[in-house]
Amino acid sequence: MAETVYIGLGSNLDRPVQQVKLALQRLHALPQTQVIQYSSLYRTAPLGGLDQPDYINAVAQLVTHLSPLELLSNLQLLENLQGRTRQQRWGSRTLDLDILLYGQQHIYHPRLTVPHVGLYERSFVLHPMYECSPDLVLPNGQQLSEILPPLAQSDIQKLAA
Ligand code: A4P
Ligand code: MG
Repeated sequence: MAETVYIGLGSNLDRPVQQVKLALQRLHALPQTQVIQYSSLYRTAPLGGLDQPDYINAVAQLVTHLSPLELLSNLQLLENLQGRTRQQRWGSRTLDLDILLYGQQHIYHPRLTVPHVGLYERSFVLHPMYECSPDLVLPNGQQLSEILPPLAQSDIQKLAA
C-alpha cells in the first residue's frame, strides 16, 4: 500500500542551501516513490546547544511503496552521497534526512522512531510541513495548524525562492 510520508531535510555545513536543493532533486530518484511537493527553504537557529552554524531546513512530501526501513536505508544512502559523517550527535552535518511521518503510523524500532522525536516541538519542522499540508492531522489526533508556533516568535526565517 502506498503511504504519504514527510521527510525533514537539514544542513549546516559546506554550502547548506546547495546541499538541501541537491537532496530535494535526489529524492525524485528514490525507487517506488513519488515526490508530491516540497516547502521553501528556511534558515534556522541551531537547536541542541552546540556552537555551530545556522541550519537550512526544508520538508518534502512523498508517496512511497517502500517500507519504513527500506525508506530509511535509501535516505541514509543519500546522506552518505553528500558526504555525511556521523561524529557528534546533534553536531554539524552536510545533510540530515529524517522520516518525520510515515502515514499515521507509530513506529518503535531500534533503527527508527516515527513520528520523529521532537516533531511536535520543532518550528523548523512544523512550519515547512504546514506549507506542504495546511490541513494535516498528526498521528496524535491534533491538527498541525493548532500546534504551529507563531512564525514571528520562532527562530526561523523563510528564504526567498
Ligand atoms: N533514526 C531513528 N528514527 C529516525 C527517523 N525518524 N528518521 C535513527 C531518521 N533516522 C532515524 O541519526 C541517528 C539514528 O537515528 C540513525 O542511524 C537512524 O537509525 P543520525 O542522523 O545519524 O544522527 P543525528 O541526526 O545527529 O541524531 P538525531 O537524533 O536524528 O538528531 P535530530 O533530531 O535529527 O537533530 N537545529 C536546527 N535548527 N535544524 C536541524 O535540522 N538538527 C539536529 C539533529 C540538531 N539541531 C538542529 C537540527
Ligand atoms: Mg537525523
